[in-house]
Amino acid sequence: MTMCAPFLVSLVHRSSPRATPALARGSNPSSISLRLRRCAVSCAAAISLCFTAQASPDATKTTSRPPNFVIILLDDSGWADFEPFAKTAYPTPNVQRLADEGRCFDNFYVPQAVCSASRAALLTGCYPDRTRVFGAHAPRARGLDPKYATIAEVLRPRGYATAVFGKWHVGDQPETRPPARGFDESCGLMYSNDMWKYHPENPEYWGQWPLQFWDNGKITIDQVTPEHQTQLTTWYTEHAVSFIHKHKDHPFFLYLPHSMPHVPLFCSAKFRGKSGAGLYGDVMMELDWSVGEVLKALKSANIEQHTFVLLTSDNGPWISYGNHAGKTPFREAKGTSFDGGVRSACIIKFPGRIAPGTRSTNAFCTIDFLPTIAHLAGAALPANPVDGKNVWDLITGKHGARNPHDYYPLTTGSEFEGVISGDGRWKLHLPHPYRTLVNAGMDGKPGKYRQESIEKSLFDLANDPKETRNVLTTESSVAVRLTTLAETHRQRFYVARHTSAN
Ligand SMILES: [Ca+2]
Repeated sequence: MTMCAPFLVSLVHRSSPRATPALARGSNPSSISLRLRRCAVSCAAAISLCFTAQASPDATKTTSRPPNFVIILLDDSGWADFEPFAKTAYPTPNVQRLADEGRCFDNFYVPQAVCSASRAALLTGCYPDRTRVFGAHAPRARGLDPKYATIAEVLRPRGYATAVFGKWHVGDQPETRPPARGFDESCGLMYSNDMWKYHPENPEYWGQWPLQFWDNGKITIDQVTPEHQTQLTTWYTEHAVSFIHKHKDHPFFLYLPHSMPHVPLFCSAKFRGKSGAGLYGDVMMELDWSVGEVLKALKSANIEQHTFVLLTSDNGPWISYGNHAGKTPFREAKGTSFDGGVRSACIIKFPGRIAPGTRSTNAFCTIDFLPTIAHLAGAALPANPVDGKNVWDLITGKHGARNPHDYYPLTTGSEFEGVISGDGRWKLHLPHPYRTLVNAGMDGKPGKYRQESIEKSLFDLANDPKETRNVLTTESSVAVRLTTLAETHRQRFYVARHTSAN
């Protein structure tokens, strides 16, 4: 046993992304580096019994190779936009099928209800408070500091092929684009699809920068047009399906962050007018089709049993867009730390590992995916601090499993606004302003918000999920506990960082 692990570690180190400039430039997966990494994973499978330093029991329980991971991330889709979570005005049979074959999570959270912050947290397992990726980054933003490893960078040393097809939005500079952040293959937009010259409110500002389509580190469309936007969901899906078939014999990580249903809404002719529920319904039907194509590809490649599939949204609906926004049953929406913003629908399918057709009220957060995925893959955690924790037992519903977090912090922009208890039962809002809808817009034009403020408040999410009754005084022991956790968090991530080199 003592001889095997150093051999593998040696291979892994030689093939790490930071040691392979060719991959950092976005070379194709037939590169020497990928072959080396596949050699590493083959060796890992062959000597899995002696690979105890990093591999977990789950990584080798049912298969000799690490599992594949597919993360499908929707943009601004509401908690109630899918049939398994709510009755919708349009059909989502493929998402329903994913739920029938997997497990729905009713209390799943993102740490901030805005694009860049939410995505950086998913990819790194770190609080936005740590990475300082807050809000939605504009074009030419450096984005996520490369010192925080992504899931792709965690998995590559285990021999994974990696790809992202869709909206990146955690940096569009050379050192922060997908090819530099652990992805062998990539295509899509570097930021939101409304950051262009047709922006409904600030076309001159957003028109300063072209909305470009990138393919493996190169710009292939310099000015994305409305016609191009109608093809985004199709293009991302086609790339995803092709990637699955190309890598069916080796472990892979496929990250599919759709641009839709973020405004401006577009869908292809295949679905335009087909839902009978307006353009938003058409777009959701096309996204549902995309989910179906991914599931179909996994099945036809005969790798369903080896694949973990996750579907969720980066934040709640952008309700000022009215009939072009999704729906949430919870208070407020995108851009707030109320549950309408930070609670996302979540479905995970992993045949043989997660009971099909089940629901869970166990709470967890996007930051937990990196350590959970690393656990399942038998991959080492990154050298940088990671805030998320392995919640695999919580996901599978293992008897007696408890959320390992005391709390999850919530932010809007760079403002620390409160905490949710790790078990998801309680939310403490610190005093903060927030936006609330005055009137909804229509057909692509936004309505208006006004600013409100909330006093320090405690909500019992289990009995009051719409955050209507402040129980700060009646549940004083909970309030004291969460206040102490929140104050410690503030000192650590906001006060200390301004008073020390750390
Ligand atoms: Ca978003």
